Formats: sequence, structure tokens, C-alpha cells
Amino acid sequence: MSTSKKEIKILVLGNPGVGKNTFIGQGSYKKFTGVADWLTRRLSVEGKLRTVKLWNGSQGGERFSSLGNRAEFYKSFDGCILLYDITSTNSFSALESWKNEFCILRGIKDVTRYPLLIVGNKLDLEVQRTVQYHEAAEWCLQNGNLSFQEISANSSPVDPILEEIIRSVDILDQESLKINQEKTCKCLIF
Ligand SMILES: Nc1nc2c(ncn2[C@@H]2O[C@H](COP(=O)(O)OP(=O)(O)OP(=O)(O)O)[C@@H](O)[C@H]2O)c(=O)[nH]1
Ligand SMILES: [Mg+2]
Repeated sequence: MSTSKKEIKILVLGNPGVGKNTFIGQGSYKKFTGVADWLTRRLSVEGKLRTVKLWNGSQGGERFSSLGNRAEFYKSFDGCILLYDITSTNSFSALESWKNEFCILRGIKDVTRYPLLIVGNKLDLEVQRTVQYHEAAEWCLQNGNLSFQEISANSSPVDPILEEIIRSVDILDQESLKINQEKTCKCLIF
């Protein structure tokens, strides 16, 4: 039985200037229209047309300034992409607090089971690199074996990253469905 969601909501978080708008804006057919807005992307994954709504975590301003509001906001997402800039050590160091904030407010107990991807952006600026690939890969390993890629959002397609997060969302959904089915079976037996 197919359990794939028709529409997947992904949050993009990271320090100012890392390239969130550039990442989200690639090939989108909707424009930002107001606070906490989103952009939609359609792409084919394993022969199926899927829709991804990409939200910029820094949009929203006052609407999500309180922790309570942010917790509500974060809960609505199926997955999260944490972006940093390979030429900015600060943006890489900030990953820890972005991840912690998201996981705590979203109520994620086991990050290894949640679709959370780390993406190092601005790969075209290799000569200005200050965050080494192995350093970021090691951090990802130590922080829940998180999936990690480097890209250049303004010069190459971000589709492979979206495809990967869609697959992770599908896996989690299938696992949840299985658990629910098992619970239902037990209820019917007892
Ligand atoms: N060289 C290079 N520049 C990039 C890349 N991605 C984004 N930029 C540039 O980096 C700057 C910031 O990009 P944005 O997409 O506005 O970053 P942001 O994370 O949305 O920034 P805030 O809105 O301030 O939080 C812009 O000048 C982009 O053109 C990239 O892959 N390579
Ligand atoms: Mg922006």
C-alpha cells in the first residue's frame, strides 16, 4: 500500500546570508507574498510526481517570535534542512543551536529517525572555504549520523537534496503506519 504524502512540508533554517532564499527559490513557481511564506516545488521521485512546500525559517518575524508560537510552527513540518555557508565558520558553528532549537521545540526525541539534512552551501566559493568537508561530515556523524551534502544553490540544482528528504519522509511515514497498524491489530485481538 502506498503511504506517500501528496504534499511534503520542509523547513529551511540557517544563519543570515547562508543562502536560504536562493535554495528555496530555485525553480519555484510561487513567490514570497508575506510573512512566513512558502514556495512550492514539484518534482518526480521514483516515477511519482511529488509536491514539496519549502518554508524559510527566518520568515515570519513577530508571528513566531515567542517559543510557544515557534513550537507550533515547527510541529507542522515533515522535515528540515539546516543550511550553512562553507565560507562562514560562524554559520557552521550555529548549526548546533539551530538543530537543538528545532529538535526541542518540535519534540524530536530521536534525531536519527527524523528527516533532518545538513547542507553546506556556496561550494562554488571553494577558494574561500573555511569549513572543511571532513569537519562537517564528522559533526554530522557525532550529531545523530545526519545526512550531509555540499552544494552551490545558485549554480546547481537542489533537486537531489529534495529527493533525499522526500525519501526520508516516506520511510518515516511507512514506519509510523506500520506501528499504527500493529496497535490496531492488538486492539482487535484483545
Ligand atoms: N557564490 C554563491 N553565492 C550564493 C550561493 N547561494 C546564495 N548566495 C548568495 O549569498 C547571498 C545570501 O543569499 P540568500 O539566499 O539571500 O541568503 P539567506 O539565507 O536567505 O539570507 P537572509 O535572508 O539574510 O537570512 C546572496 O547574495 C546570494 O546570491 C551560492 O551557492 N554561491
Ligand atoms: Mg533570506
